[in-house]
Amino acid sequence: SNGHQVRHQPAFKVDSPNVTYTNDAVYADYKYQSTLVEKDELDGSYRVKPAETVYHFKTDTRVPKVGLMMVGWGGNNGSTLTASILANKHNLTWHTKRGVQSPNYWGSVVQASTLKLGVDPQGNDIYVPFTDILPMVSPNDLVLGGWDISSKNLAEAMERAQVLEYDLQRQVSAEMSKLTPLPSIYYPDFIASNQEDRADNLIPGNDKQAHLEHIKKDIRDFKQANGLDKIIVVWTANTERYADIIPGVNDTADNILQAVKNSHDEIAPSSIFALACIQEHVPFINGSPQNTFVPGVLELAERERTYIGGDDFKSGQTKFKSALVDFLVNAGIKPVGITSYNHLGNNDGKNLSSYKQFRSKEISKSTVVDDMVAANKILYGPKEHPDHTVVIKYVPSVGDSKRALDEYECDIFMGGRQSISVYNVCEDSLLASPLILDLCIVTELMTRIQYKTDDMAEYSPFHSVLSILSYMLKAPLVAPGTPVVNSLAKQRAAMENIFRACVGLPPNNDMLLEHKTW
Ligand code: NAI
Ligand code: DG6
Repeated sequence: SNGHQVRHQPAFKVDSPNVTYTNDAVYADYKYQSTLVEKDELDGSYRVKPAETVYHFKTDTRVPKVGLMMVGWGGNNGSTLTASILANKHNLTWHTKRGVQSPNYWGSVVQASTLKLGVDPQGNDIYVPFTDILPMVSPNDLVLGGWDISSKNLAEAMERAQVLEYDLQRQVSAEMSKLTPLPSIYYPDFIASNQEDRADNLIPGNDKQAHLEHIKKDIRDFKQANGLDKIIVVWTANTERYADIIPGVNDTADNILQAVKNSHDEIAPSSIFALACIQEHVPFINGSPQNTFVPGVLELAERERTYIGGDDFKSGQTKFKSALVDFLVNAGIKPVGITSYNHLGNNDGKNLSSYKQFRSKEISKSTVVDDMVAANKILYGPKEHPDHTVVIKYVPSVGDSKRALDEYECDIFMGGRQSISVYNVCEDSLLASPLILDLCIVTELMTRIQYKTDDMAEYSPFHSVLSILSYMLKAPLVAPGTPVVNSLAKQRAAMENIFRACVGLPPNNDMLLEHKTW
């Protein structure tokens, strides 16, 4: 540590024999209740047993000085987030045709949503800011940095993005112009050829091992230059094509490390960044859809016990879908066809106009209803799945303002049909940027939480794959062999209830028994 950690006065204190506060940590003994189900092979009936496991949680409550390094810092998301943090930090206001606007963090679940702490003696619900559940780093305190293959400074990048109002751009421009992305790795085959004209800020050479070492040094240098305790790296660079999984190349940790030494063609820039972070024990989150976490990268993260998370920010259309389909299926209504059109005119849309990069996005956008469909065998047969079509078109004139049109075709009661049509218009980067914050802040918090069960001698960090980040991600990466949860409500409840458990509180449920009994 660089000794920057700040001791936070907790926003509330839990009064329980199972919870202990020290100067630096909160300890909670927590009974995790679950339900074990076994199928009787003879008659097919279920035998169900309530189960209980005791977890001991230890959360370091000192908030460190954190650096957020973005890969693709000069893109629409990176420049929008940077300008927005400056606006919040300096409490700037700016004029729009609708009046004077002040800064906020709306769209960040951590910064702008609340959670129910409990009920007061009169039976009223008491809500607190999500960020009060445990001490978390404030976005305004993040030190920002990163890489881009484009050399434009952040003021130029913000102007190129055409996302924020001019009167705001004007006020942050001088400070932004002092921020310049570090040169990055460019293997042209992985992103669309139409990106070539912005690739003027490159780490020279074709030696992938040298590139890996270069990125590792960038991380160490940034940490030292800014006196940071911790760094989180988020990939918000272009969507890459999928890498082929080749036995002997990227299928195991040792093979991929060797393949990097051999500068093998199939190692993507994003995988080099992931490997660099893993070796530096810096959490790495992938905000794009490609398979950065090939099996070899995943195995190395587990072996090094360092955190990874992904894939692909879940911002608009997919977030809506993962709420709507969950609602429909749980209402006993059967979606039989989901047709999703998108058109957008930013650089992301330009890159996705190339087939291989579109294909990565098509995959991440298409998997989001699988678990909900599989959960309802009344509506769906064993191999049945709704038709699910994803179209993305590049229409430069709409800029960052993405149009998403969805049709949900459903079978309802007695052979009837329900067609639901959704039309979503929104600046893409204003939805995605707050997710980068949530991913960074929740990941940082997870680096301070440890657990122990009664059969463990020592506290341990959580599993390397941070599936707790699923709410912010379209195709959540999970630990091998564990289920993927796409339902937005379940994803949020998981975050909320795990953090409640860390302060010894039971999961929130909506039984409201106190209001339903005499
Ligand atoms: P963008 O195209 O404006 O920004 C990407 C930046 O990455 C560009 O400045 C580009 O020069 C840079 N870049 C490309 N390859 C690089 C490399 N190897 N190293 C460093 N920099 C590199 O795109 P935008 O809108 O900021 O989105 C970023 C990513 O996030 C895209 O992959 C997009 O698909 C994904 N995403 C965006 C969402 C949104 O709503 N904006 C939602 C979900 C995912
Ligand atoms: C058009 O689909 C381009 C994409 O990059 C999306 O804008 C982005 O992935 C957001 O997708 P969604 O489905 O979360 O709104």
